Amino acid sequence: VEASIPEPQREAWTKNQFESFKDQGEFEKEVVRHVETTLARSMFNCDETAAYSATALAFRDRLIKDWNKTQQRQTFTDSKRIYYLSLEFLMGRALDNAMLNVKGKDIAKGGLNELGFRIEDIISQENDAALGNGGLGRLAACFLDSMASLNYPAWGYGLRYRYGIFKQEIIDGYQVEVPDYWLDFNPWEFPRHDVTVDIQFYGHVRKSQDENGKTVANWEGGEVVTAVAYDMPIPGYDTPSTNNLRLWSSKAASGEFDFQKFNNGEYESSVADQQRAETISAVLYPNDNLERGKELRLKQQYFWVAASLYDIVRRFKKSKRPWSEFPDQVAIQLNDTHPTLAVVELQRILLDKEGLEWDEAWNIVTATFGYTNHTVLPEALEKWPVGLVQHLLPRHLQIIYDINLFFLQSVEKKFPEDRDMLSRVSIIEESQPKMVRMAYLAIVGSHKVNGVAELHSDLIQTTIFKDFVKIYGADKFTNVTNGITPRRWLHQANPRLSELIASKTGGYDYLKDLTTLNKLEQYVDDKDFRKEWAEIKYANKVRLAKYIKSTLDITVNPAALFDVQVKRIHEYKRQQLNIFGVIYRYLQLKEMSPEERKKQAPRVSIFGGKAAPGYWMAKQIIHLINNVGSVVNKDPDVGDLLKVIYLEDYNVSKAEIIIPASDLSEHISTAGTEASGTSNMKFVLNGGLIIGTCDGANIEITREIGQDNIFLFGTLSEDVEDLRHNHTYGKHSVDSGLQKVFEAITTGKFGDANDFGALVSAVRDHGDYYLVSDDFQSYVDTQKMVDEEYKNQEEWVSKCIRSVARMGFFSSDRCINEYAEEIWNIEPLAV
Ligand code: H53
Repeated sequence: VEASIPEPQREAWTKNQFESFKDQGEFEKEVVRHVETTLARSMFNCDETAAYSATALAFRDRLIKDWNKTQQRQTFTDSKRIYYLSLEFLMGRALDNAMLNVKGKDIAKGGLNELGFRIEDIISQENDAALGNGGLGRLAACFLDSMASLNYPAWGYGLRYRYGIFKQEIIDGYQVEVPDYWLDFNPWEFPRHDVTVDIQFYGHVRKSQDENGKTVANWEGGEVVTAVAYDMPIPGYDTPSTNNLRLWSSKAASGEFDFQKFNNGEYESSVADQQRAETISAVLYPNDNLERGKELRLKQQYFWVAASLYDIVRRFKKSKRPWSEFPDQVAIQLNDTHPTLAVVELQRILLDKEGLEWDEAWNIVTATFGYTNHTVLPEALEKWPVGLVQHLLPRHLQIIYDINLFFLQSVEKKFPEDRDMLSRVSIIEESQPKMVRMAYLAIVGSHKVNGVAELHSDLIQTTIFKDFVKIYGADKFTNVTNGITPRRWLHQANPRLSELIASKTGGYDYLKDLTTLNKLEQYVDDKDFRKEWAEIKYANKVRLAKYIKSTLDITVNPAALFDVQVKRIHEYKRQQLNIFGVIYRYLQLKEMSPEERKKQAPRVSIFGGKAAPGYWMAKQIIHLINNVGSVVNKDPDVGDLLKVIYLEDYNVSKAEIIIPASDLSEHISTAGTEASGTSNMKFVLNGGLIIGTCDGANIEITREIGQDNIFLFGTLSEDVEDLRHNHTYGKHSVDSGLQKVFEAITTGKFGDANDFGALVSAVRDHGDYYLVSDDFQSYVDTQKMVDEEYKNQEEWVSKCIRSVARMGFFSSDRCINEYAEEIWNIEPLAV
């Protein structure tokens, strides 16, 4: 690195390098300096917002040094890089994470204290970076943390949405969406006004001959929008490695055209052009596991993918290597099918811009890409109308047709007998209108396809992608079970538990090798340890109880069992099963004598999560939960025995408060529908038990922690199809307990029965697609077991400790190492 600095200046440059704070005094100095100079305020009117800004800027200065060095090192060693393409990065807050990763939180705490602030208040000033919907986006954020912590040279590429996921308000029991304007002060992003890419849309393709007589395609005309890069530093834990997350923002291309319009006095239309351009990165689509086929969404996808690929290719070309070495330098991971156009775009660049032959280009493309599938739900699988693609990206549609042609030719050769095969696997669905099947395009364009938990990876290979396994062989398909970063989800969210664990496992090294947790197993029967453990859980519950009191003005008893289901609201996740179970519990309590009631275990049922704004049924579920809460919570017969809480606006920073406070969490999707789930891992890692179905990663969690430490119930995935089949042919009678619940709802016990008619009928009259009735009895029985077991606190706490001790497998570090070895063929860079 040094050698790159020209000789005469070298001494002056190195001598005068910026040094960041080393101790509390220097930290305070930096904070005061930022308040007084960067923010142009006096310390006398430094409020918490200003103190947050200055603290963030002080840490940012530190990070930037490591960030620059990391990027320089990666450039000079010319090592292979991994590019993680994701439309969502659900990052949450950055300051706390940055402080912990560079091990500066204690200094900051002391320093802020001396300046008159509490660190918790300062941390909570920050807006969440909520550029994602749920599991998929948060997984991408955990992966960034692991890639940096493990010293992999990695870049994330995404969109810089002006509005992240909406903020949820609950008004009269209904969800109301409020825009999330999060950018007014964001010290964590660096606009790179010099890093821009012009992106083309629409227009037409003209074929011509080049000087060698070769036919070349020219994509001409249409509209041009400029992508501007915004970079965010991603610090690794206890390493100077600091990676880059590059987010693209759209703005009008500053071509002469606009200028002329302006000159001609067409102000309005020149402003309209600008607004249209800015619309592309304006807002995150708020659907999770649902694709709606909107043109603007496709525009977002191409805009982001084209800018990212231009950037990646530009970086590669600086190395002056031959194209054949591209896959040795570049691995690109497709997070779901959202970035699949990248496959087509790289082929286009190699063919049309770089003049490679088809086969040569295609070999490079397929060696570069890997594709992660995150769902089998039909409504979430992306398909785009051919006509729309033709209109927006005419050249890309031609290339898609060629990819499909060559692919189908190879299939026909291999399976000459199987005529149906061709239409089944065609990238173009011959429907009305014709559709481009993005998952198929992603499979054909990648060298590896993975699912995100064992059951899910098995399911994709035996159901939706079965034919592709026949065509390519099983080796192309693999499993990488999801993981979570223990830095945010244990150390940051639950500092006291982290400290206790560190004290017994030989320090904080367990955060770098989570399997070290197994040392806790020897303390399972240690009474003192159990007591400390239980005290921490109780303190976390007290904190949540205070939060509930302050936001909802409802008093909950921290000694009650906290039963939590927080995640996106979706019928397949079955919050309706949970609330029906709560109603059942309530009806039973009402029937009991006061003596009997005294024997019952008190419970607080806590819900949280957003519904997609257009998902009517999910919104009905939210409404029902809230209405049940308003009846139950003020019923004197029930008192502390049952409380029903709906926490507004569930997001990453709230998860950090809620998860450590749970005794029991619910992961109760219909078997075979939840690809993995990742909050299940977070809850167990924080010493909570789970009630769940045999679905997603619940299965591997069970294998790791042992059957006795989890409450499993319900239908198995192999039986789902038959049950659904029976329902459609009338062999379906609603569970008798559930009938009582429906009776209570339909007689208006929880408000206007008409409001919930659809929720009841979905189960009772319309085939019960999610098998709520089939699983109801076993769900209620299992909840009863939970009540019994919770009474024996010693045994319960032992189970929690044992579970945590066995959770090492679920670190996203393990997961990233598997991707690196099996898919990316990439090594960490020595620091
Ligand atoms: O991805 C998570 C999984 C989870 C799955 C989720 C997901 C989305 O959040 C959005 C779209 C999609 O296709 C999948 O539902 O089961 O844990 C990360 O893999």
